[in-house]
Amino acid sequence: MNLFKRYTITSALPYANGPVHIGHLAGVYIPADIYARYLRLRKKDVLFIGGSDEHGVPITIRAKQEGVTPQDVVNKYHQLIKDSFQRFGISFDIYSRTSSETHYKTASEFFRKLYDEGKFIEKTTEQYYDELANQFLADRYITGVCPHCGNDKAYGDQCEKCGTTLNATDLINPKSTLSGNVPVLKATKHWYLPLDKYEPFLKEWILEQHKEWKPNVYGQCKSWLDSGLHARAVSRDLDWGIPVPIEGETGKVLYVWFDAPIGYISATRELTDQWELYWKDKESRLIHFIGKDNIVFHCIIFPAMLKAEGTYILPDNVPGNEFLNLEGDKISTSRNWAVWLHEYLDEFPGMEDVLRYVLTANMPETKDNDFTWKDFQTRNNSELVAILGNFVNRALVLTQKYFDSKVPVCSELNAYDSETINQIAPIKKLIEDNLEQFRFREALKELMNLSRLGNKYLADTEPWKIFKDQPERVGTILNISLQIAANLAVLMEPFLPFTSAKLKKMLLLNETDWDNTGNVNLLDSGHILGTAGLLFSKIEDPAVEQQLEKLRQSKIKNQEKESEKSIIAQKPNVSYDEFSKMDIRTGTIIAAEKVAKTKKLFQLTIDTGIDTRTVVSGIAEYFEPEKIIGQQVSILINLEPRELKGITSQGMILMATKPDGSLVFVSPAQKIENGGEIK
Ligand code: B3M
Ligand code: ZN
Repeated sequence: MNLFKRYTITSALPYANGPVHIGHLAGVYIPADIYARYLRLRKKDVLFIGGSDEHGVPITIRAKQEGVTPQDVVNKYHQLIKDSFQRFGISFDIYSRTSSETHYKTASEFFRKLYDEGKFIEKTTEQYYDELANQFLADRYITGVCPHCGNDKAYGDQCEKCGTTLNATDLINPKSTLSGNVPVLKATKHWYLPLDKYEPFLKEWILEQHKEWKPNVYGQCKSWLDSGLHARAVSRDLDWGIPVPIEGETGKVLYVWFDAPIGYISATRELTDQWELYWKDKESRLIHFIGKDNIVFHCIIFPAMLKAEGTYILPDNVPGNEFLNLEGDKISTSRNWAVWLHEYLDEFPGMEDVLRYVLTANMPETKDNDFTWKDFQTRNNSELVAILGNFVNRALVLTQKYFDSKVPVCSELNAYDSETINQIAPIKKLIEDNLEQFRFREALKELMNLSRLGNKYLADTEPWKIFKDQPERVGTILNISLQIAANLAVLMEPFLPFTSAKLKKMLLLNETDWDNTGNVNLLDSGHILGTAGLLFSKIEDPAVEQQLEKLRQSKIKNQEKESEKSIIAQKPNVSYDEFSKMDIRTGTIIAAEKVAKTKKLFQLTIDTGIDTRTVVSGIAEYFEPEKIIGQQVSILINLEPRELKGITSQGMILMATKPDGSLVFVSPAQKIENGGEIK
């Protein structure tokens, strides 16, 4: 790690179209923050860059949903996101936004340079245009029937039902979501970055020179490169974004994925006059922390842009994470299936580190992972409280009790003492090695192993039992324990910064660098400690239950929303002839009983006016048999008889479906004779 003079660490710029949730944190911001804090502790020159992504369709869609302007949306969420990151201890050197003046300037200059140097291709293509709304339609503004699965709510870029990537022109019966109108194809000019030209360079740079990238990242890059790159538009017809900096070109803006990564550069530029050192000097190490959905943009498109521009360094690593799920389900903003950071901070005050800990322990580094509230509780109670907190508290309280809060002298060491002490440096080394390789879960495990070491040492040596007879021995034990606690105080800082600060205060530990740890010389004997207190407290069941209840409420609301939407599309036409073949009559239920060993079936006896017959009907979930006797119904009497559970069913009762799937009888508005024809 000493090859580099300085570090430029970026974390994906969240869209300012909603608050930040645990998926964002576990995927991007916590790992980036741990890494940045670690490097700072090692006295490296680090800039940790963040900011809000305020352009693109996600913003304009949200504005429409909330009935406000895009500017209102970004103002609101930028502030909310920025504040919650700060409260959560994400230690950005700057948290900027892509609406900043510096960013407009930087992104426009970048585009203009490539344009002037002929690095773009200019192409005119046909794209969907909404003549009522008077605008070209971004992919997300077009819905239609998916040609693969028939889903009638597929978007112009993707069918969310079957997962297929689509072009807007693939959709059957396309509709503009702006006006509901059928869009027309209209010619429009755009600028394209010819990615195919950069393919040989990208192949060499990633596939040959960066074999050390995480397998999930490397693998995705490889499959993109193997399937061949194509020119990609870097402009859009939209009225929200940075105007394309070409005279006379109105109504066109930079594609959000063109301007957003330049946002990292703009933010650095806002922060320091020295920004070019962090972006252009070969001895600077650029690292992008991102989630897996951003891999292609950071590993292929942005590097191609940087290469085309020519004066910038390229990322040395792109530690992309997989996704975090919540209670077994995909996190979703629209379904409100998430744990929102700002809500967590309000509901669990002073417990920032617990969430940091649990999200690091479950970080989706190599595969998708799950967050559950039960696990949150268990990890707090049986790891943070029972191991780390318990150990530190015992060491401090015993010292307070026996030695008046003065660090006792360490006298003669026995074999067990030495064995314990000798494990400190190797554990620290493992924490380092794992951090250097972006293995945050493993690094955290090692940190906990250091707590376990201390906890076990105290449990095994039982100083509280021997103080009377061997006060000097107890002094040694507590000295060693306090040294371990002091090591923990420093080494935990990247992971648990709030707890680290608390513990340093309890120990009254002087400024100690990372490089000075790994030994038992952090506290001099005679050093006076501060007041002992609890680092963590137990989380009881009701707190967890309350969170689960919140999620249950989201589920219920979603189901309601879903069922409101569940009007089924019209089926293909039938001829009058086909219809007139059906003989539907009025009838009355005269007996009803549940069919044994089934959940849904009733055996009904129906007076059809013509005869009395048996019908097996799947309505048992919605009615009690005795309550439907005498109910007038509509019955299809010439349906082929069928055997169901050994009973011959002669006909079918017509039922109407409610949005929630439950059923009601279809019967004449007035009671009439049985056998009346329905036509
Ligand atoms: N805003 C996408 C996202 O939030 C995008 C990242 C930009 S990073 C330059 O997933
Ligand atoms: Zn589909």
